[in-house]
Amino acid sequence: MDVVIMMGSKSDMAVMEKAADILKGFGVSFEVHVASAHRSPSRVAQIIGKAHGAGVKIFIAAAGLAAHLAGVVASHTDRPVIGVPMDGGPLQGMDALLSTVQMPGGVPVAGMAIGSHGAKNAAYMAVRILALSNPELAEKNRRFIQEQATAVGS
Ligand code: RP5
Repeated sequence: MDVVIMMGSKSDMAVMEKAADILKGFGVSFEVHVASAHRSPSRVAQIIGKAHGAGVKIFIAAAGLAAHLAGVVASHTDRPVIGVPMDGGPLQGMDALLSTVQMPGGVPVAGMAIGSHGAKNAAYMAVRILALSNPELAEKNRRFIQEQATAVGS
């Protein structure tokens, strides 16, 4: 299993399904889990431990409000963590953006855009990382980039 997608609430699912759909399209194996850094912290740690046992290469972690999930995941793993700030709440995701990206040195989180574009790019970033050691995936990704350029009119 290559990727774990974790999110802080079921309410994040509609947005994070976009990441799952993209990984599916590229044939990347993944699991999806709902677990909260604040409300179910031991479940978060348990999922990470099991994922390590299953050979996970990348974590995608999405949360809203004071979004500590990606940072907490990064504190429990040596694998790349991609954080997606969710855009619910009175600050429309600015709180989640800053909570996700403002990590102290030594505990990196690769922060994506707020909301659905961030969810999509989390998957595309995971594909790019995995493609470094997977020529077949790299070729699929090059084809995707070419198709995207054609669609935009180049
Ligand atoms: C965060 O709080 C979740 O990631 C979600 O984006 C937000 C609201 O959660 P719910 O109240 O919908 O469960 O922890």
